Amino acid sequence: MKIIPFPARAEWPALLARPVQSTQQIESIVAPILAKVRAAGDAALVELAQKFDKIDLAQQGLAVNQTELDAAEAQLSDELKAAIWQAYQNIRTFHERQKQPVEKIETMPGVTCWRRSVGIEKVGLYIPGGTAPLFSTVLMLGVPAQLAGCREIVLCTPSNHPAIYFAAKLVGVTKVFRIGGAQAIAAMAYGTQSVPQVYKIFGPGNQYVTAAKMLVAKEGVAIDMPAGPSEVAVYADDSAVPGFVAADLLSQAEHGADSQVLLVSTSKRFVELVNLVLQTQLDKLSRQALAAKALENSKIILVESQPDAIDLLNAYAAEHLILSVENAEAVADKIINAGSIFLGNYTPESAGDYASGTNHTLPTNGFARAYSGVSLDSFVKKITVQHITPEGLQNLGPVVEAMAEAESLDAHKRAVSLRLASLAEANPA
Ligand code: HSO
Ligand code: ZN
Repeated sequence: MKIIPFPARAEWPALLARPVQSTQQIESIVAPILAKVRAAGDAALVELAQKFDKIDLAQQGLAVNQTELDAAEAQLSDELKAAIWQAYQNIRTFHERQKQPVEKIETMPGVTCWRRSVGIEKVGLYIPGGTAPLFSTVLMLGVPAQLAGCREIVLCTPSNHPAIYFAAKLVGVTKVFRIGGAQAIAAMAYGTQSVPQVYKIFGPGNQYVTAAKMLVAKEGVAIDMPAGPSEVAVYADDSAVPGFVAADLLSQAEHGADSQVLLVSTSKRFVELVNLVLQTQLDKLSRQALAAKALENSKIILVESQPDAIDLLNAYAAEHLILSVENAEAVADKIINAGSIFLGNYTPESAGDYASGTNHTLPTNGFARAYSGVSLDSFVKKITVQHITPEGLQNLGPVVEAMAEAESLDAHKRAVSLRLASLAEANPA
């Protein structure tokens, strides 16, 4: 990886900028696909699968039936099943605690307000096909959907990997469809004869899938977040182990040629060591070509001091941030922009990617400045409720009357005044 020694602060924005992706051309390809699915439903899905993927969905069926889902388990090793089960438990345990008890709050005597969380009735999960069958993402999206009490959980995936089906059963996915690409997003956004329409769509995908999500979002379907290429920033000092850091960088780089990895350090000696180990480890990877390409666009930045490192990391707002430094927890407290933080030498990003319990669907592309990763909250809406007693209205009414009058909204004022007058009449002083 290219080492950039001690850049001036003025150079940071250019160094930390993500590659800009022109979405216009992709949107012009995706928009007609969306329109087609909207107009012709299942028939369009069959036609597009034939055209793009050369598969006959009319024959296979759009939906994956229960027998196929049940058969998946037998195709997995006991070891993998046990691992998926443990990951499921950990993710469940962590997300379960995100449930907030309803608390009734008396803001003034007789004025009570509270907030109830309600699961989004119908949600759609997208799991891409391709070289890595992301069944871990089924857990990351499915567990909070299940805990939130979403009634319909639709899963679209062009992959028929048994672990995806097994995980889907575990999290209580209600319907699975063999649909991939932008057309899967369209199917869930608009609904077809077979695919139920959902209110929110989650999950990763290529540029076409992402463009489709952005387009349906403009039409009022909620989406988890705008997704860009995956990224990790590692901040390491001499207490870090070069081999560990190299492995962490590569674990993100192997996701795709467009992955972003960044190493920040105050130690020139350390980053040179990492660079050496990186090459040896890279040579042994099955996805070597992808990872090598990602590393070409990645950087090692040397900084003068820890405060500089912290400022730089906050400016970058990484999706994943690994702090392999002596005082990792104290540094973490100073991080204000990041999707998820990993502390110390024995906390690889892979742990969070699969099984520690936190969610791996996180904000990329600098969105960590304003967005959080997926959590239970992403699958619920919060409805506020209030109740005011006659005494409460006597306390609060004059406040509302004064404000409504000042906003020149007479009917608002009257809604209170009429009630106060009726109370006065019923109980003359
Ligand atoms: N690192 C990815 C998640 C993932 N890793 C899935 C392995 N499988 C999200 O940024
Ligand atoms: Zn990963």
